Amino acid sequence: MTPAHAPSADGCWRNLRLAPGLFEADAPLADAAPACIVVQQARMVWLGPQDAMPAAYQGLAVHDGAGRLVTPGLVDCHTHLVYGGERAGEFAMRLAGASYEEIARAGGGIVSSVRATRAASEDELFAQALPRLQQLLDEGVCAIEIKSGYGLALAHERKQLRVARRLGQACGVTVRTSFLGAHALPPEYAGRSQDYIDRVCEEMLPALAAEGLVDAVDVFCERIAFSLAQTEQVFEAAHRLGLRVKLHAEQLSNMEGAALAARHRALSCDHIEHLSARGIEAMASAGTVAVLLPGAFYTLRDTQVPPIADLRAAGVPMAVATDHNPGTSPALSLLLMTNMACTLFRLTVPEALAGITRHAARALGLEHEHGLLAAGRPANFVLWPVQHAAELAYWFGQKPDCTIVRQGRVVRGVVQSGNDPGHEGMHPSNS
Ligand code: DI6
Ligand code: FE
Repeated sequence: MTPAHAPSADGCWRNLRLAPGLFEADAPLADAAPACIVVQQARMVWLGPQDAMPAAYQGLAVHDGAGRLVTPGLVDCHTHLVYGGERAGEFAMRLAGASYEEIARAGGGIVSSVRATRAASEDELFAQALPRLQQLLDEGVCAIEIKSGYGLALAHERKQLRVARRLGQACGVTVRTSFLGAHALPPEYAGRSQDYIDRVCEEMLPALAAEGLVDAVDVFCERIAFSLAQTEQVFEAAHRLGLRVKLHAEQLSNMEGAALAARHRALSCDHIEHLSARGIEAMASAGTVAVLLPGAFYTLRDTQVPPIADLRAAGVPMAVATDHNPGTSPALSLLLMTNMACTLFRLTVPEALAGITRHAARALGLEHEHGLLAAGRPANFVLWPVQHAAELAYWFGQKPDCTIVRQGRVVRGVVQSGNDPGHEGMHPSNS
């Protein structure tokens, strides 16, 4: 867990194949030419054909990539990773015929996770979330979004967001927090939805933002959650604090939430199974990312596929994320989500891979640091033992034996290192 003890990745990483579309080289790189990435002080400083590596780097330590494929560190741009308990009972209820909305209306669903989250201490929430995060990290995730939204009261939302920050520090991974106080109506506000939203805007969000716990603001805009007008009220409160917004939009019905979010320069609109032509057009002109969440689609046995062809035609960047949460997407593999995005939504492999790197980074406002192999960026990259990039989306249910460089350290896997390629081995412990 402590990446501080993992070996430094500084040096020349040779014998690499850079994943197409996910790098910017410093010298022209022919398809089959072996590539190298130079890392100094935990940043990538040069990438390109290894024969063209500048002489200034000749004396650095060498790490042999053994011909493996390299991608940027993966980015999971939509998760609800911090919560108490689990909801396997609801899984069984759905198998017996109950719908997600019926369970929610009967006091289960999100509200049952709220009860368990409120009952847990900060340390307990941390201990429960840590192994979940570790699963995602073991597959190459180097940046992750974590939402609040299972506390629904100031002290409990604070507890969730503090745990999210602590996880980032403990694991040496970039964590972006989203305040999702407007996720569901807490039971003590039954029948007083507007009073709750006023409290979210006037008390909870300003307090948590002042504590530095909020990187962005999200809302669940849905007929079982909050209205368009309430969503806009939360967005306006976010803007007053200088925060960017995102939206759970058109998951169960078309509320025209995406068009509203785009008008508020949203970083992303997420789920969007029922997205309208108007929503697509608004997102395209605002540069808002479409975040596809096939894990929730699959779990809910949804049949309404997001309008992929229209998003593609409009040039809306598409990201893919786990939506990890205890109700609708208890998924802990971002690679499995790429498989589902291809199989269920018909994304192409390059789209799916851009969806868990470049476009996911953009959905978090991290496009200048994450999601692309390029000089000047922090050293976050993954070496995969595969022949073709398509294998990253093709296999499912396996844990690939990858080598992970995160925040400039080799946190997983074994590489041959020395002053010459193939010299003595370096055997970092798994993170
Ligand atoms: N949409 C989702 O898929 C999750 N939240 C949301 O707004 C589900 C959250 C849950 O069921 O606990
Ligand atoms: Fe979600």
